[in-house]
Amino acid sequence: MKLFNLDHSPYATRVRIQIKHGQLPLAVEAPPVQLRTPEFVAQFPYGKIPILQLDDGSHLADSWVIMEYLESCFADSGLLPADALERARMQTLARCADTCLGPGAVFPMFAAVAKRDNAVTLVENMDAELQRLDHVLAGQGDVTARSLHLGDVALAPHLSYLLLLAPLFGADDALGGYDAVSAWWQWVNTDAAVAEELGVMQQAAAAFFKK
Ligand SMILES: N[C@@H](CCC(=O)N[C@@H](CS)C(=O)NCC(=O)O)C(=O)O
Repeated sequence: MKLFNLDHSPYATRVRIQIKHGQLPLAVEAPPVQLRTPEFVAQFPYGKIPILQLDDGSHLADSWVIMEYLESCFADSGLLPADALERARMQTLARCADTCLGPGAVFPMFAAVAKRDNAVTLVENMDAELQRLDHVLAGQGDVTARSLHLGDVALAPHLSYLLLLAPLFGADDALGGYDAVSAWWQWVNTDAAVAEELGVMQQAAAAFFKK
């Protein structure tokens, strides 16, 4: 199996964290054709990175689908809790990333990097999403008492992107006052695979912004 990856992609970064965390035997490569070209869509109809190429040459798209599949293939990688409630909490963090923090805060800022306009609204929206996430995490109890799961792995790259972007819009201390998010963020970064792959993503993203 092979992962088609771009280092600056928060979605691909999730899967790279999973691969590193579980030491999964997968090649990680740049896509063979350029993203956002007709050639890419012809080969990969979902049109997005990451893509998992299976040994029979077929492909799976979407980071969450890929991560669940990899967890099924390599059951010992340990990122899926056995307990039903813990799984629901894991899903909640992944949903927070994909349906709230991403579309509500990260991607609007990403889209505005070149112009740097609309900062007040962007920061207000960011605060609304961070407040939501803070309540969610506070309701899940002491994170340090549990193991890392796929929900953490899905959320960490989105929050990392937000912390890279927020200062560009005047929010230097984006997590100030969000105690549960701050505690979770500190804790998730103690995982070596998380810290290492977020570093790779941040470096690639910084270079990407300078383009
Ligand atoms: N839901 C998808 C989103 C993937 C995604 O949006 N990837 C971006 C790179 S960060 C992409 O390929 N964008 C190309 C495009 O939208 O044209 C997932 O979880 O994998």
